[in-house]
Amino acid sequence: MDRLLKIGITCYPSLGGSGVVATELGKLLAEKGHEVHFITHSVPFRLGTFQKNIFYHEVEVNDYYVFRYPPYDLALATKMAQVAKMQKLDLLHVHYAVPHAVCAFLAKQMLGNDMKVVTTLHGTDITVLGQDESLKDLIRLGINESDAVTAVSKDLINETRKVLDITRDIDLTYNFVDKRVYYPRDVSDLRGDFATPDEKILMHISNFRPVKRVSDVVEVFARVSRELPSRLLLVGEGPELPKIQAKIAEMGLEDKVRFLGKQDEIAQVISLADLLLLPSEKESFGLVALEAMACGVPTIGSLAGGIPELIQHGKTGFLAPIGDTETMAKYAVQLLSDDKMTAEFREACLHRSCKDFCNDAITNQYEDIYYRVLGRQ
Ligand code: GMT
Repeated sequence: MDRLLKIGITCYPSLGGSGVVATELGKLLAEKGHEVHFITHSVPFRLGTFQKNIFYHEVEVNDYYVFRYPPYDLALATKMAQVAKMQKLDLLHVHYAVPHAVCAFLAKQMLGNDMKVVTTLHGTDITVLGQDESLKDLIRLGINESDAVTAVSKDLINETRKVLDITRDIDLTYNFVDKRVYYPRDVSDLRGDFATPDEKILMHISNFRPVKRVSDVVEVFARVSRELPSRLLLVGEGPELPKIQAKIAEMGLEDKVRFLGKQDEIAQVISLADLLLLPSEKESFGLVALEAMACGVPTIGSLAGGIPELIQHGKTGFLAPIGDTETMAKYAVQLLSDDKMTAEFREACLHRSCKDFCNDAITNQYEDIYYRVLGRQ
């Protein structure tokens, strides 16, 4: 039986957890000897330098003059079919139901052969787009026509069933971190640029969309900074950034908060922190909390979506109701002012990230799903 596969991967290649997971998975599969073909509109941002077994196929959209809106989805479906035919792909693994699962379905129709489609759901495709009546039927089609569907948390599986009335099997495949990249980095020479030795560093990393509730981050920090010498580092950019900057100025916190913008070396950046804040309204998984966990940094998160599947309350972080900044701040002060508790949480974070969310185990899980749909178990 041929264990080495030819796999096409489509994801949103720009910043975002789903793009990170798809790209890292592709790299790990390539390391195991599989041939991986990324089919995306631009090079996935974490792809890095040339690597054996990895290929990139750019989706180019035809701007023909009768098109009022250039049809990206059709260009993607066509490219998927072309690459699948030319490279003799065994399967397409698409991340996000819309449009990717639907494009893969179209590609399969074009090919008229037995190529398989595996779809991974990441969250927003269900929790936001799935609520849109004009898209529901399309998302359901993409999911039901896939040969296997995976989701990144139990909560997302339940949401998919509830929101879209889906009854088919959905595999649970938690997100993962590459332990060779995500480990506590020695940043002692950098730390002094951001805080004095007696100050604690709180951090938030996101795309600054309303769903992340970054203003709660500021409120938690304001409370913490009244109790403990501390600094807040905000990493990332997005639509809420101007509002957040204004709020920080209004609250007189400008001297204690630094904006680091978009950063690539996340393991290095997170290692600067004593605590990560993730007070999201909705989060199917919360990859950044796992990245922090693997670097030994606990998270205070909201009781939203899949966050409680990731953060163990009182062990690797704390959980509080969405919007309850008072409780979040109380936990932050409790943890940051207790060196023994901080050391225990750090150990628990390192242990759990290795044990439950390590790259090897989750890559094997995806491989098993591929072999299953191909009938090669
Ligand atoms: O909302 C984001 O932060 C971006 C989005 C994405 O496309 O990456 O994140 C979703 O997928 C991530 C990877 O599986 C999850 O870690 C995030 O929790 C999920 N975001 C939401 O559910 C809001």
